[in-house]
Amino acid sequence: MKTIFSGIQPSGSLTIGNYVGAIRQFVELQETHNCYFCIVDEHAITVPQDRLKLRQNIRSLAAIYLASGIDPKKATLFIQSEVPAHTQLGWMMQSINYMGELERMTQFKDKSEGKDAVSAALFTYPSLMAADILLYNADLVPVGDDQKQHLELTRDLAQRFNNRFLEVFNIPEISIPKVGARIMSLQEPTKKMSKSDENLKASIFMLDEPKQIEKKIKSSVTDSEGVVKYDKENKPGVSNLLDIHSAFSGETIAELEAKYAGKGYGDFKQGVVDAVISVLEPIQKRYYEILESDLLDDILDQGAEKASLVANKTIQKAKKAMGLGRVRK
Ligand code: ATP
Ligand code: LTN
Repeated sequence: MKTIFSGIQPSGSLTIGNYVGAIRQFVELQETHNCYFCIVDEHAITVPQDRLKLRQNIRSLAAIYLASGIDPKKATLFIQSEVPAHTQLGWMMQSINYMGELERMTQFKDKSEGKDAVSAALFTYPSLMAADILLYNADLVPVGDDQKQHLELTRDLAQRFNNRFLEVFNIPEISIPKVGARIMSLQEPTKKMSKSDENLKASIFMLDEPKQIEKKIKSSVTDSEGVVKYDKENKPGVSNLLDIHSAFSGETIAELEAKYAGKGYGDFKQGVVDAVISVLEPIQKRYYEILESDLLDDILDQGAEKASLVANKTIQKAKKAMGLGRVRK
C-alpha cells in the first residue's frame, strides 16, 4: 500500500477551494492508501498569529477534516507540533538546504514582498515541509498547483541526503487534482479563491451559513451575455461557477450547459447555490457536533502517537546517517 502525506495550515477558515482542491481528495485517497493528514501549526507561525485564534483554528481544522469524511480508522490525523520529530528533521534538512534554493521560492517572495519584519522561519519553511513528507517515507503528496516548487525541492533534498550520507529517504511524487485544482475568486474570477482574501465576498467558506452562501453566489461577477457556456478566457466568472457546480453536484460541464441552455443566470446561480449548500450543510452539522465532543482530543492523541512511532524511527536513521549523537560502547 502506498503512503500519502499532506498538510493544511491552520491559518484561517477553509474555503470551498480548500475543500475541492485538497480535503475532498484526501477522503477518497484514504480508501486505498496509508494516509497521514497533518495540521501544520508550525508552518502557520512563520507569519504572525494571534495565540488564541491559532488554538481555535487548529481545533476547527481538525473538526473540518473529520466532518468532511476523514476516518481516523483509515487515516492518521495529527497536529505537527505534537510530533517533535518534524522540527528535528526540519533542522537536519536546513543543514543541507542551500540559501540560493530557498531564495528562489516564489511563496517566500510573495509572502515577504514589501514586509519589513520577515521571520527566518518563513525563509526556511520549505526545509520543514520536506521533513514533514520525508519522515513518513511518503510515496505521494496531494497538493494544489502552488506547492509544486516546494515538492521539487523536497525531492532534491531527499536525493542529496541519500547521496551524501546513507539511503534513508523515499523520493516522493506530487499529485495535483485533475478537477477543481483551482477554484477562482467570486469577485475577480481570474484570481485564485483564497482563505486570506480581504474581500469576504470573494470566497465561500466551508462554515458559511446557507444565507451567506446564497448572497455571495448571487452577487458573483459574471458577464452580460446571459449564456451558460464554459469559456475560461472570455467568460471566467461563468466558467468558475460551472466548475463549482460540477464539483459539488457531480454533473459534467456538458450536462450543466445542456441543463441551463436557454435559461438565464438567475436559474443557473440558484443551481450553484443548491449544489454547494447540499454538500456543505451536512458537513457543517457534523462539524458542530464534533467540536462539542471529547472525541476530537482522543483522535488527535492517537494520531500523534501513531505518527510519532513512524517518525521517530526515521529520525534514528537520519541521525545515524549524519553522524549525530553517539553509539553506545
Ligand atoms: P492562503 O490564502 O492562506 O495562502 P490557501 O487558501 O491558498 O491559503 P493553503 O492552506 O495554502 O490554502 O492550501 C491548502 C491546500 O488547499 C493547497 O495545497 C491546495 O491544494 C488547496 N487549495 C487552496 N486554494 C485552492 C483553490 N482556490 N482551488 C483549489 N484548491 C485550493
Ligand atoms: N505548504 C503547504 C502546507 C504544507 C504541506 C506540507 C503540504 C506543509 N507541509 C507537507 C503537503 C505536505 C501549503 O501552504 N499548502
